[in-house]
Amino acid sequence: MASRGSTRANGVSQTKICQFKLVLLGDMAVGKSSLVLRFVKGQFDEFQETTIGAAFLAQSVCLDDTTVKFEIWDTAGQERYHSLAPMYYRGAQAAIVVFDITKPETFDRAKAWVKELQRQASPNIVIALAGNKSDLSEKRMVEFEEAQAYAEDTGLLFMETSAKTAMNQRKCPNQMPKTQLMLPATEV
Ligand SMILES: Nc1nc2c(ncn2[C@@H]2O[C@H](COP(=O)(O)OP(=O)(O)OP(=O)(O)O)[C@@H](O)[C@H]2O)c(=O)[nH]1
Ligand SMILES: [Mg+2]
Repeated sequence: MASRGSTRANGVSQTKICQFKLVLLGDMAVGKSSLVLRFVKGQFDEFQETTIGAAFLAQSVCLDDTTVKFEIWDTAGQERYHSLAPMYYRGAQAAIVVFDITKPETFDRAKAWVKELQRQASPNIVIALAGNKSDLSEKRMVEFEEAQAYAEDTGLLFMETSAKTAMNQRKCPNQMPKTQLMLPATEV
């Protein structure tokens, strides 16, 4: 992670600034763009349009004494854009692989993304798995415990999220630089 900070003559350290490249991957319509929109603008759109190619958004967040400048690549889930994905995950410090808890096939697709990242992305990449649309629990088809067990076996961070209700939408991106920067893993 690119970082800079300084210490004044009196020994008091100033805020460090880190750039943090984050990529979102996952099947179409699982809610990648909605999670990013919630994280960056605090909004949710029931009629969020499908992403073409990829979208870039930036967001700065203060975590302890560090300002983290997130550079977020929101990729398109449609299969025809799959071959573009390496352009976005190459050099990324972190990836959030998203699935929809009401669609088991999107969990299978998420596992395939994790395999691809573990084979081809930077060996230090931090990967999180997000089971999105947790507000639709009555339509749930992927059990929390199943996804959690897979994440534990595979060495991923895991959480369920809802871009609609904003549940855990900050926790996931904010936890990732903490993991890389070895900052204390406090509630975010
Ligand atoms: N109920 C509910 N709906 C959601 C949630 N997140 C996204 N949606 C809806 O799911 C649909 C797809 O969301 P997008 O954010 O466009 O999904 P995406 O993964 O970016 O899709 P692609 O760009 O096609 O890959 C939209 O109608 C959203 O409003 C959520 O947490 N809960
Ligand atoms: Mg999208």
